[in-house]
Amino acid sequence: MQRFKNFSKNFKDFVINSQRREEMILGWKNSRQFSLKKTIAYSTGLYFIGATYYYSKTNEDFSIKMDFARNVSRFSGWVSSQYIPLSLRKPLFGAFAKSYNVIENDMIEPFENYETFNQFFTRRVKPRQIDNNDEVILSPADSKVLTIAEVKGDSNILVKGINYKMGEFLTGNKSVVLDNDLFKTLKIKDPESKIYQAIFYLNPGDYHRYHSPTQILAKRRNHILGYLAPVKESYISKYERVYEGNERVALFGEWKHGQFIQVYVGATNVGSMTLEFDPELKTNQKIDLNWKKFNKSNVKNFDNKIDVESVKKTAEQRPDLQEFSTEELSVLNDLDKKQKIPSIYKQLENGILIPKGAEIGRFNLGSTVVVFFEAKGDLQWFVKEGDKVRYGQPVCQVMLNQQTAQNKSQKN
Ligand SMILES: *[C@@H]1O[C@H](CO)[C@@H](O)[C@H](O)[C@H]1NC(C)=O
Ligand SMILES: *[C@@H]1O[C@H](CO)[C@@H](O)[C@H](O)[C@H]1NC(C)=O
Ligand SMILES: *[C@@H]1O[C@H](CO)[C@@H](O)[C@H](O)[C@H]1NC(C)=O
Ligand SMILES: CC(=O)N[C@H]1CO[C@H](CO)[C@@H](O)[C@@H]1O
Repeated sequence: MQRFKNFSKNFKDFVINSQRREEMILGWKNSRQFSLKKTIAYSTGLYFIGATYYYSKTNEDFSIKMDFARNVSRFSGWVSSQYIPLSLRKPLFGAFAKSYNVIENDMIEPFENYETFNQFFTRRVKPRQIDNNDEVILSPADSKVLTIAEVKGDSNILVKGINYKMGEFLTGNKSVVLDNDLFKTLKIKDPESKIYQAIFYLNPGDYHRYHSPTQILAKRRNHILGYLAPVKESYISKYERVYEGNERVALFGEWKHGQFIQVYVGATNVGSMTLEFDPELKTNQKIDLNWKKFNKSNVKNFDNKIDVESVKKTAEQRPDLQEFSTEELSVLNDLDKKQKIPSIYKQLENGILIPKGAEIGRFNLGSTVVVFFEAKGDLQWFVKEGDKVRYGQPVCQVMLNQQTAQNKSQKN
């Protein structure tokens, strides 16, 4: 009882007495017992245990398990968007930064300027030098390289001992198996090309925005609804089907040497992925319908062909414009779409052009980016599995054949 009285007195002081509040916060800051690292570790641990529990019970109804993980993630999303008083920001974000090795030198603004955890997670960093050689592919994010490999069919290595199914991963449809003929359709530039994959894992302390590894013409995206299991290496090394099951956004496009696909994978507490040029994309939304009835994937095309229906509608709302020439129609249609995307991207007729190194979107906590690309000839990798990389850092380069030969003979 006494304890409860003390607690409620302290609580009341904290709320209404600003001097007491300052004292208490100072006390917490100096107290040995107050360890944010511990608190974060325990609560994250609890989330993971809960999610793992639901995930691993195989005879449970999958839709219930999924609902649970999504609810947990939506809740932590809500928590991380709550306003944090100025005096608490430095101690909270500072402790987080220490625990998760945030590179403070990289930050543009001081801790005090972030009003919520989410703002801090998704902070900007100082701009970096971008290698403009268009044969070079850059890292999309500050992250750890999990896997680099050539992919040859539907079943691909995720981490040692665990494979995943590429067709289902890209489409959300279990029946799509990228074997033989279907796999060949990935090579849009040259049937002799190879397809490579590189997987980048983001830690909670890393910068959370992802950037374009090269100049890309984005053609479409596929938002695949799903589960939110952890994507930590220790977890995906143990459980199969994490990548096939988790919520994700696949961005399909083209680069100099053909196909270029990026998949942003959600995880526990990270339901939320964004694309700067696609405001309609909303991830980890509440699903009120039965999971089985719900559309599993939502595709949006980024082309800008004349959409007669939408032009007609615009025309009905604008009686002043009675008759249109083809050019006027396309201008009208353009206006509709152009206003929605930031000016660093260019809306072209067959897609959205994203410059090399440009910001593409963000995660609300650490997660994973998987990159697939087509290239002919030899690749030179500048990184190896397990390396820490930063966005903008060169990851590999397509070698023109004679260049490779030259380099090889130079080595000998
Ligand atoms: C998830 O939240 C919804 C409402 O927000 C609730 O109806 C549902 O029962 C929750 N599911 C689980 C498994 O907790
Ligand atoms: C999944 O893929 C199969 C095989 O390509 C196709 O027949 C089926 O219609 C697809 N299902 C959905 C929901 O798109
Ligand atoms: C599912 O997708 C179809 C076609 O895109 C659409 O007509 C339908 O309304 C969608 N259903 C739900 C529940 O979103
Ligand atoms: C890694 C390496 O040495 N690459 C070189 C191969 O040869 C070309 C052309 O001589 C150089 O530009 C590369 O730097």
